[in-house]
Amino acid sequence: MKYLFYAIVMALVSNATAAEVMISQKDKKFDKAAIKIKKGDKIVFKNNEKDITHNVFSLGPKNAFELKTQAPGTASTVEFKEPGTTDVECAIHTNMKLKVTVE
Ligand SMILES: [Cu+2]
Repeated sequence: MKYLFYAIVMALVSNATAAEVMISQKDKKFDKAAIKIKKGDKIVFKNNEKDITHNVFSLGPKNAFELKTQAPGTASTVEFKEPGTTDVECAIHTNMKLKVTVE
């Protein structure tokens, strides 16, 4: 019982240290060109367009992901588990670029 309590406390503590950062997509741009986060942090990719769909993905090989078609007003959360740098782009709008560095 004592150990269960300890495990719960540790889970809460480790959860509290992981941050969640919002990256907005507006006017076919990310609101930042680069972002530095810590291992285990999450980025919430929010499509803040009125009527433009995005398809955000990372070039990897670290932290590879693809959000698939993202409708206006929707958001998707990605956890970054591997230290290193990855470029994030939009498959539809090739000028959209974001560099994510995970420490
Ligand atoms: Cu796009």
